[in-house]
Amino acid sequence: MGLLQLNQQNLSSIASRLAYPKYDRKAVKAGIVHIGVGGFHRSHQAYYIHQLLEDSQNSNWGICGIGLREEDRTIAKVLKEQDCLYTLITQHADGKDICEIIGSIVDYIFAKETPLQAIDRLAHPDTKIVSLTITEGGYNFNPNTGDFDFDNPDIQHDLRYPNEPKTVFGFLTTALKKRKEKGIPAFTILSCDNIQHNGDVARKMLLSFVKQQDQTLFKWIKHEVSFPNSMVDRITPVTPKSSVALLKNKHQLIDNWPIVCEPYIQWVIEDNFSNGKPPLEKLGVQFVPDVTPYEKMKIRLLNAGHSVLGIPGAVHGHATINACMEDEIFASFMRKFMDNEVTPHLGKIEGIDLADYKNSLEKRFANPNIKDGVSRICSESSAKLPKFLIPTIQKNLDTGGSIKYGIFVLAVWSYYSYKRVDINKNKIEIIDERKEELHQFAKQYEQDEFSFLRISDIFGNLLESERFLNYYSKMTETIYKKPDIHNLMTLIGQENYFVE
Ligand code: CS2
Repeated sequence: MGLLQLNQQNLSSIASRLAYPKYDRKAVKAGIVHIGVGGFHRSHQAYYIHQLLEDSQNSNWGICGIGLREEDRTIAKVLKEQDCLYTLITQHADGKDICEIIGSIVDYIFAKETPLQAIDRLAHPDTKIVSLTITEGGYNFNPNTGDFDFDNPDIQHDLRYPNEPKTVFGFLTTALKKRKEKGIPAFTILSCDNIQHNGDVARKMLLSFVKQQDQTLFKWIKHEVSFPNSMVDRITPVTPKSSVALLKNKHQLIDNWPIVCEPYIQWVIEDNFSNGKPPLEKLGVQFVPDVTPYEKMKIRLLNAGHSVLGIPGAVHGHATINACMEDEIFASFMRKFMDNEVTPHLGKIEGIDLADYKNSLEKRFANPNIKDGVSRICSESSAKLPKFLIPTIQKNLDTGGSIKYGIFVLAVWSYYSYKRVDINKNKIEIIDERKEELHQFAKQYEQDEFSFLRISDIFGNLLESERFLNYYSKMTETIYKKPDIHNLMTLIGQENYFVE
């Protein structure tokens, strides 16, 4: 058995080695165009669709991927070489790895190089849904005011040159305009990013952009395009090099970008589609009238829980989330954050037992076979924390609830942004579009202990709360003296830490 490159032609030979798509991929039409084909899309939505395509009745629901950014060049190249096939490796806690070849992405357009091809595909009558994973930062809004950021030079460019767009807003607008002109029904825009009310946000941002460009189109989009909110979930670490090696050594397969993920998968979608939807309910996807409670629960417990472990974990010197969970002090701190600061504001959620949900999160985070790097979790914290964590702190300030666990994360984040080293003086590689700005503000600490909090679009009005500042001041004072994360976590966990 020789080494085989993963591609369509080799699929039948690979079939004896691994699970593979049994459907006729050539007969699959791309009813979904997905913008932002990253690891998460490939472990989650593309996996659901892959299962759906096993039934030939669903062959109108394949996926065409689109990459808008320079960073998408590599995935464009890999997918082209592999006829858009890739291996999904599901990593179980007991060490078992399940490998399957996924075939639901049937085409990929690198729009950076061929924008017109991408526009035509978006405008094609076969395209019924345009789904997005463009990250929390991709929606181009000011996190504090929630308003669309017209100062972004790429947005200015797109307003001026609608036929050579660079941003998602430019592409969607031009494609929708074509559809309107040709009498083709509008597509649904389905956001799959970790933002509460992601569909409403996508709608607000797109409409703000279109309004500047074309009033008639604005009205048409407002009435014709639906933007369902959705809650998506599957932990998908950055693919380690060892996965490429595993496929090569164990299965004699060359796949230059496989995806690894946990076994857990969930998708809850608001049932609001303007141009039809795939029968995903057959695979356990929940179509519900209101996603709000589910998305709030997931973002404030799972995503915030990740940051509560990840940022202090980076400073303490833990490399992965499972290493944080093996550390009793971290695990108990995170649970107290979830129980004392988040849970009181979640209310009752239909069909969910919150204690079970939190227990399952602990198990998922602790999966030793996943090795989700804290660097991934800490990446783009400037876009994540205003969505994941700060709303919880704000709510507790309003209600007089506990705030100390959440504030600790912000205090450590200031130290992390300023010093950029862990407690052993090892350099921390920060991945954040705003890392220089974060550093500039944080490093004023000696002159102004609240300097970091003055990035107003991130921290909002936290500076106005004396109660908040008292905690923050006490915590940063301790950390900057000696960043002993364990000690401070233990102190904060005690009932009598800082009597107000
Ligand atoms: C993570 C998410 O990026 C993060 O900080 O919390 O990517 C998380 O793993 C996914 O949302 C899980 O569904």
